[in-house]
Amino acid sequence: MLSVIQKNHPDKTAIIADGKSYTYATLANESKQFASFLLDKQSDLNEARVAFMVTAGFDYVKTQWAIWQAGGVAVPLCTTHPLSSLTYVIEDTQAEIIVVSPIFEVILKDLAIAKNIRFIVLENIDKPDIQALPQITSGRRAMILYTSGTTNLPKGVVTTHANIEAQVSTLIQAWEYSENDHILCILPLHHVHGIINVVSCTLWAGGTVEFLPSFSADEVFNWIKSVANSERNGVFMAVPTIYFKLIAHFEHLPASEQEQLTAKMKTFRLMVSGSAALPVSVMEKWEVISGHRLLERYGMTEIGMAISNPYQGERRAGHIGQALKGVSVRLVDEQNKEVATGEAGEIQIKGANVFQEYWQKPAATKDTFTDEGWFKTGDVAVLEDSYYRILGRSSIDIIKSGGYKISALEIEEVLRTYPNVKDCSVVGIDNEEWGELVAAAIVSDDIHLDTQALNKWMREKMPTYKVPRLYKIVEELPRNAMGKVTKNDLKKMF
Ligand code: MLC
Ligand code: AMP
Repeated sequence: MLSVIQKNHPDKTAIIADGKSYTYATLANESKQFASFLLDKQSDLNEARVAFMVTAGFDYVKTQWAIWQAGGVAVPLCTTHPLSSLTYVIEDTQAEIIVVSPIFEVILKDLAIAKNIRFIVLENIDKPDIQALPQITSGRRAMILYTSGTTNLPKGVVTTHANIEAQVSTLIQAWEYSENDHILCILPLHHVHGIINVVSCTLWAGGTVEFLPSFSADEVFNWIKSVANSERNGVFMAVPTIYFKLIAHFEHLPASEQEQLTAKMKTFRLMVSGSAALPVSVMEKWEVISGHRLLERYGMTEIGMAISNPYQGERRAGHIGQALKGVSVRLVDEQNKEVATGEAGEIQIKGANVFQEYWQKPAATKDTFTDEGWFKTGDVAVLEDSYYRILGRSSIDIIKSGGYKISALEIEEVLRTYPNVKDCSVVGIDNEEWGELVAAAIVSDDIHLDTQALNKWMREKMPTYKVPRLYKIVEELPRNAMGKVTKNDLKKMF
């Protein structure tokens, strides 16, 4: 990503947020200035982790680019996570600097003081002269994003500058991003969908990224109307849940408003769906509403995007498409042997896009690669007439809800610490809107256990999207002869 900062398009609008526009020149200049502030006369941050809790918009991108230019590793923090989740990331990365927007100062200040971490509030900070910035080689670590997995605690996924450049340049070529693009960012920026596909790719191509603080169907449609009136190419990317919500909102609009919106959406260059399976029903309804056949693609925090339906050519419903250029894809059986065409197998990936390591977890890193260096995704697919189709995941403990990846084990671990919970098991229940809903079966002697109080307590412990939506108090959990909970049986109980 560093080269884009150098080859800026000075007078063009890079970012629109809070009703203000910022040019590439402003972004380049202010990020260099902030990099100098971060360096504070040192020559290089030497991969110090810089955690930042910054609202989506100009300050967010400025901070991220500054960290990179100063030689630090960017650790974006989710702006809606509870303190316990933020503390975990700050401790796990051993962050040396924390940067916050003024509104988040109160959340992290005490932690920073207690841990003696340099704490920077993005308000009234000195604007030092721009000092000589370090030369950053592309193999250096650039970013750590946290992902839930088959272990109970989230893991930090480390990508290098070279990984990010590969992820970005591959997509730009495949989906033909251009400097005329005008894209909306409503996705969280601590995940690849928002930070790579929406923000980084568009800025690399010289386009404009417009930020909304959070998702609202009404505001998305208002934005669509505003872009369709301009000379720019409208581009929209979201998770299936968002398309579901947009459709529901659209269906309640008066016919005249619907017609107007449909006409506006037809002027768009591209609309993409990903991060979870796009139900065919959603794809079909959206096509009627917008005139766009959604481009569905497949990716993961560890690899960026790997498989995509074509920009030009058939976008096949229920399928994720073909390997992107520069990404090698294979399907294998449990012995890591390639399966015959038409047979189901685990998706494995190789390429410059693939992450470097799980932060300070060498055993987990080793486990996730085969001896020949293929990354094991844990997703199972089949190749049908040159298009991959996802069949499911090899682990029932991974849940996808609203496009977020959630570990059932992580939720179980927290639930077990609640009074009167003797045991529990968490599963994902299919749901058209959310993909899956998190459901928890709880073994307790208290058959009247107040699940509302439990739910409230859970919301203080973990991000809301991880909190179970369905609870069932049971006498015992279904188990097999080995004593292992049979989660497929449990799913049927909900
Ligand atoms: C929120 N709610 C849920 C929920 N999340 N209910 C069920 N299941 C969930 N998962 C409830 C809240 O509790 C609340 O209800 C109500 O919905 C509104 O909450 P919210 O937080 O305001 O939700 P909303 O803003 O509408 O969020 C929906 C969303 C969000 C779809 C916009 O989930 C989102 O931004 N998802 C994107 C995640 C993402 O970017 N994933 C990419 C990962 S990268 P109540 O009753 O409490 O008021 C990746 C790789 C790749 O996957 O391939 O891209
Ligand atoms: P994350 O770890 O949050 O990056 O989520 C990555 C996971 O999202 C993948 O391993 C898949 O399980 C899922 N995923 C991403 N895109 C798709 C898609 N188009 N269809 C089905 N699942 C997807």
